[in-house]
Amino acid sequence: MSSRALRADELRKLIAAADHAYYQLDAPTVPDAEYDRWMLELRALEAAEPELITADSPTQRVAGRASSTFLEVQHAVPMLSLNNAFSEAEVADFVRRIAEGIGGAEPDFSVEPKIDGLAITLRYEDGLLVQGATRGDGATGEDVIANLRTIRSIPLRLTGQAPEVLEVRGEVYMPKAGFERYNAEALARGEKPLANPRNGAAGSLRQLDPRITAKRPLAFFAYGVGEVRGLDLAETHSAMLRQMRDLGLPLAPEATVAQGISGLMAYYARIGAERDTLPYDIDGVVYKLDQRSLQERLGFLSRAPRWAIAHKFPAQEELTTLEAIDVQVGRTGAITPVARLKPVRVGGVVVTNATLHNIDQIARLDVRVGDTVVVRRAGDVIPEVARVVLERRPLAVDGSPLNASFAIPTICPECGSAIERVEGEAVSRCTGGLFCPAQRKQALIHFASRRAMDIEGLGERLVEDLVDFGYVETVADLYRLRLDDLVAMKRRADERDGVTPETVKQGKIATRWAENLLGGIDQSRSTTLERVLFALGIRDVGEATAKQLARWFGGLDALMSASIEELLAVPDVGPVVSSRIAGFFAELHNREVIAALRAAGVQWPEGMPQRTVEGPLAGKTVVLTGSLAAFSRDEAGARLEALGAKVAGSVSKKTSLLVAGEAAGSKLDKARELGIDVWDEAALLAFLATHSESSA
Ligand code: 5U1
Repeated sequence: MSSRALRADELRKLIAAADHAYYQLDAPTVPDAEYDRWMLELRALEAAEPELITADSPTQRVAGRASSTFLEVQHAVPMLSLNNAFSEAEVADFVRRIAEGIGGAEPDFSVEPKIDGLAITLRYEDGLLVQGATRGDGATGEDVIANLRTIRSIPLRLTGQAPEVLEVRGEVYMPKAGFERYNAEALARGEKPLANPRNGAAGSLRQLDPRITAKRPLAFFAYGVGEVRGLDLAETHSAMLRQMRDLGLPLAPEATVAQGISGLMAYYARIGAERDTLPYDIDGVVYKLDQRSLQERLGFLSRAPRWAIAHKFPAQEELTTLEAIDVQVGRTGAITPVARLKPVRVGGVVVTNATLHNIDQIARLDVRVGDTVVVRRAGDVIPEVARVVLERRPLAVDGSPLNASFAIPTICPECGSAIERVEGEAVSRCTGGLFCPAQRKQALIHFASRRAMDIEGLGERLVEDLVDFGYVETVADLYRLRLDDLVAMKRRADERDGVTPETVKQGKIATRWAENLLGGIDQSRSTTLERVLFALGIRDVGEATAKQLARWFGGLDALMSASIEELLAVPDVGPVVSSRIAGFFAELHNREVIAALRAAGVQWPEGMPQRTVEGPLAGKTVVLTGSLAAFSRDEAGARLEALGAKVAGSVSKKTSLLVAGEAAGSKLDKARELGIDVWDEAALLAFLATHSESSA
C-alpha cells in the first residue's frame, strides 16, 4: 500500500471511531476542528487519487445525485410489525398466551422503548453496508440506501469480526433537539416547518435527493435482525442486542430485561415517567420473549410475531371547539362525519379536522356544533373527537342546548343521490356508486396508489381536477389521456383558481409534469394480477386477499366466472367477501371497465392456478385452546395444517372451529357466543385418525 493509501485508511478509521463516539456513545473524543481537518485531508487525498475512495469512506455518506424514483427491494426475511396492547389486561393476556404457548416457567422478556420513527432494514455483507430499505408492505420495501448512508449513527462498516450477511432491523428517528433546531432554521428561511419528528424522519427518508436528507438531523437504533449468515446469534434477544452493539450498531440505552406482568408494568411506568426527558419521541414500550428458541416455537400470525407486543402509551388529548360537522364520501360510498375544529396543537401537530366515525358515535358522544370537545390523537392514526365537555355547552336563555343534534343528510352532498343506512350497520352510504364524483375520485386515488397500480405523478389534486373537468370517469379513461387533454385541463384549473403560473406569463406552456404523468400511466400498463385485483377496489378485497385470489385462480377470467362456492374455497375468503367479489364481477359496468383496461394495453402475466392448500380442512380457520393430553398444541396445530386448516391464535367471526382441551377459558366462551363449532380432544383424535387413514 502506498503511503497515501495508508494515510487514507488511517483517516477513515479515525473518523469512523470519532463518529461512533459522538453519535452513539454521546461522548465526543476529538474537537470539531480536528475532525474537520481529518475530513479535509481525506477529501484532498481522494480527489488527488480517486482510486483511494472506498465504499465505506465517510466522504461517501452524501454521494450520488437525485434519482427519479426508489427501486423496490424484496426483503430476504419479511419485516414484521407488532400487535398493540393498550391496557394492563391486554398485557396480562399476552403474558398468559406466551406462558400457555411455551408451557414453562415464567420467562424473561427483553423490554425496550418503542421509538416513534420509521422501520428500516440495513444489509451488511462482509461488514460493508450494501443495502438499506423501508419496511413497505413487509415483503417489499423501497431502496433508500443513499439516504440511510447520510445518517452518521449508521456505521458504513461493522466493527470486529464481520459476518458474511447481517440484516439489521431498526428505527430511523429524528431526535427532539434536532427537530426543534431544524424547524427554527426552516422558519427563519421562510420554509414550511416539519409537523413532528416522526413525519420529519419519514419525509426525510423519502427525499429523492440524498443531499436534502443529509441536512436533516436523523439517527438510528437497531432492535432486531433479518437474514443472518456466518454469525452464531446469541440465544436470547437481549444478548443478541449486545452482540449488535459490539459490531458498532447503536441501541436504545433504555433496553433491559424484565419478568412477569409486574416487571413489564414497572418498566412501562418507568419509561412513561421518563418519556418527556428522553431525547427522542417514543409512543410506548415493546416486550419481547427473550429466549429466541421459544420465539421460533411461537412463530407469528399474519404480519406480527406472537412473541412480542407493543404496549402503547395513552393517546394525547387537547381541548378545542367544534366549529362545524361536515360529511365526507369515501371510495365505497361510506359517509364519514368530520369535525371541523378550531385549530389546536395535539402532541406537536396542529389538528383542524377529526373523525367522528359514524352517526352512532355522534349519538354516543352527543356532540353538537359549538361544543368544547376533547381531541385525541395516537401515533399516526387520524385524530378523533374523544368526548364532549358538557359543562361548557353553549345554552339558550331557557337553559336548553343552543344547537341541535347532528343528523346525517339524506341526500349526498356530492352527487344528490340518496344516502341509505344498511340494517345492522353503523355506516350510512351514498347510493350513487361511481355516478358520485366523490366515490369516483376516491376509486381513482386508490387505483393509482403505490400498492395498487403505482401510477407515478397521479396525486389527489390531479385526480380531483381530472374528474371535476370531466376528463376521466372510469379508471380505464386514465389510459386514454393525451398530452393536450392534460395541458387544457391545467389551464382550466388555473383559471378556476385565479392563478397564472410564471411559465404562462412568459408565454410558455409547461408540459413536463404532463409528460411525466403520461409516462407514469404508461409504465403502470405492465403489472401483476394481484395489483389489478387490489386496484379495482372491490369492497373488502385488500392486498392479502387480492394476492390469494391471484394465486388461486391464476387468471382474471377464471376469477370473474367463479361461483360463490368456488370463491368460498379460497383460504381467507368467507361468505361476505365471496359475495362482494361475485357481486362486483356481476355488474356490467365493472366488466366493461376491465375490458377497457385490457383494450388500453393494461396487461399482467397469467399462470396456472396454485391451490396448495388442500385437504379436508382447506379453507377452515381453526383455533386451539386449553391443554391437550395426546400432544402439544404446536403438534396439534401442525397436524391440522397438514389437513389444509389455517391455525389462528384468537377466536373471531372468521373462526370455523375451536378445539378446546382441558381448562379452556375465554376463547371457549367467545366461540360459544359466536355459535362456532367446538370439538373436544376426543373429537379431534377421531377426526385425525379417520383422515390420516384416508391419506395413507
Ligand atoms: N424496540 C422495538 N421496536 N420495534 C418495532 N422493537 C421492535 N420490534 C419490532 C418492531 C416492528 O418488530 C419485531 C418484533 C418483529
